Amino acid sequence: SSLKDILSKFQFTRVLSNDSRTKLVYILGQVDGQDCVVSFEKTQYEDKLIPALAKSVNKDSMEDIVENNIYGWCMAQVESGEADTRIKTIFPATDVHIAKYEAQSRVMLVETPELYQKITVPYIKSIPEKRTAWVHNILGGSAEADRVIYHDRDPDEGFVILPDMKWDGCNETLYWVAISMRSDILSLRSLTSQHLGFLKKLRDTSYRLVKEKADLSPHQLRLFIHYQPSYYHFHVHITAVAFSDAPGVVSGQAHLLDTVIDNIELYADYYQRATIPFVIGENHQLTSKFV
Ligand code: M7G
Repeated sequence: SSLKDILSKFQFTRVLSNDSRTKLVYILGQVDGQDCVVSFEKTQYEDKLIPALAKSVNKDSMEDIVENNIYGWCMAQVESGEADTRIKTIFPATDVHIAKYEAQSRVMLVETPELYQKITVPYIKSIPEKRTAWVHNILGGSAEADRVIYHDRDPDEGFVILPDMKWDGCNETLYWVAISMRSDILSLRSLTSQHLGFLKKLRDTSYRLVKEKADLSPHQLRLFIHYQPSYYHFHVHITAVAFSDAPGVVSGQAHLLDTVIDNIELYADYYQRATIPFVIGENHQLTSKFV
């Protein structure tokens, strides 16, 4: 279904999470009898609108006006004529999506190589293949093709670089993603010295493209890999250092690409032997299996 159809048919069920700081709300509802997750995010004011903000206030909409000496404040509607809300839909949404976006506490789990084999590998194998359909659509050119920044089709060491779903388009909050052509690198755990050439090529290409397209130098970038990822098809997050409160940059989740490369250079099988702590939602399927 198209985005327009989904939004007009959406029947509200409940709020999954509502973050007052990021002005981001996730809601669950139904569309044609199936679950649908929609997020609404109030966007930042665009630079070009700022000079005219005071003039753009609809004076009739002003309410809760308080005036005290030199201070004044109110609530009002700003009529900039520009889109001011970013909307994302997941339809049909699975229970995994609902659990992911539901407000929840996070827990720290510790994965030894044995627990990886015993718990995580069976969990990864149980994930239906269609969960990464979006990745294969990008790699095959059937989705987001007009947004792809770079595509090296080499079946072994190739990758695609494109804007991440989390990117709002500003350089200060740059968020791109590089996705491997190979499907057999599941995560950090699969990386060995055999992948060093690939990882270095991916890093250098990312540096070059971000410089070209967004004028950010390598010193302004944070390249990292999530463990655990949501999608077990290898990819690297390319973000601006300035985006310090980007979702998922926390310790217990983000592993810096430079450190990963260094670890593998020192010990070829580092990620097969390492014990890796990770932070994950308490509702996540893995949590009940680990604790
Ligand atoms: P992850 O570390 O597996 O999971 O990263 P996370 O979502 O918990 O961070 C997957 C990355 O791919 C995230 O940064 C997502 O925002 C991004 N992503 C997910 N989907 C479904 C899409 C998509 O359809 N298109 C694009 N461009 N990015 C996506």
